[in-house]
Amino acid sequence: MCVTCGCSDDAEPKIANLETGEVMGIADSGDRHHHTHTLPDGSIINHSHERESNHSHTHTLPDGSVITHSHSHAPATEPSQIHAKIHGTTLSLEQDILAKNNLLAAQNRGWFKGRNIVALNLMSSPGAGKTTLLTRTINDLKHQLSFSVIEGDQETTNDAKKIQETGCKVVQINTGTGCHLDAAMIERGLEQLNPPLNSVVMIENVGNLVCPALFDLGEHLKAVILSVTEGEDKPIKYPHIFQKSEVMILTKIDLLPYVQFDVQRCIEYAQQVNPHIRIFQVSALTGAGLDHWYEWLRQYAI
Ligand SMILES: Nc1nc2c(ncn2[C@@H]2O[C@H](COP(=O)(O)OP(=O)(O)OP(=O)(O)O)[C@@H](O)[C@H]2O)c(=O)[nH]1
Ligand SMILES: [Mg+2]
Repeated sequence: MCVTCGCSDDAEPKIANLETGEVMGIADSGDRHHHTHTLPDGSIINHSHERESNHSHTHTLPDGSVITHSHSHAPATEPSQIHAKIHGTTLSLEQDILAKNNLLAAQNRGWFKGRNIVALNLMSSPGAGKTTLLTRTINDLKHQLSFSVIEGDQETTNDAKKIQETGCKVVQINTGTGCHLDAAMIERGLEQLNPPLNSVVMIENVGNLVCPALFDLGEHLKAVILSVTEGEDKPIKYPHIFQKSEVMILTKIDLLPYVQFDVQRCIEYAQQVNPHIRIFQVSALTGAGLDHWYEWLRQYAI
């Protein structure tokens, strides 16, 4: 059980590489441990090994030179368990999980920076319209920006297949019973995705208005997508995700004539919890409002 948000981590998350057809487990949650090392010259090496307390590694670099180093791992859960017993609380364990995530997120951020890649984390409740907006955005802007996508869902590769139809690179992460993506999943997803230099990586998070906001992925920006069928009070009912997001995209506005949704009030609520949030009103179906979103995205990404 993930004590941070309460989701279960019983099922091992998987990555499907749509290009190669390969499906693999994200082994960090098991007995193997994955590392990325950034060398002084900026080159990056990845390797994995069985969990153990102390061990040394030898890496052969592309230029033929060999480096050896050693490091240690405490057993995966021991410090946290000790804390939990002493304090009779899960607080320390939660801090450990988020601290580990933050460390990997910082590593991902450096990875993006070294490649001049801009990464956006798209979050919303299930079915708000993330994939529809993403496929339309990629189709409309693919001659101006180079996109690749990490898709996150509990199960299926449905969304990755839709993205693949646009012609851009995509990997699908299936979180099993997990309700959010985390930085370790993104690290593994990026290894498979191998996005080009000077490009844009779009990350579609698992549909959920709560837990994705807790986990830094190393992205540059979080965008929350809210559809007009969900009710205008969502920003004050789920304030954290709106506070953490630089952008809110209010979508499905083509449905406004058919639903009770007060756009002005929704905007006021969003600004109440986050005065700096930038708001776009769009329909991914009719294309209404997309120009403003595209103009902003182009300026942000270039
Ligand atoms: N009318 C209308 N329907 C939309 C719009 N955007 C998406 N939809 C529909 O909303 C439904 C869900 O869209 P998706 O793009 O799959 O939503 P999602 O957020 O990616 O869903 P999950 O990945 O399952 O969380 C689909 O039936 C879409 O056709 C829109 O702008 N207007
Ligand atoms: Mg989707």
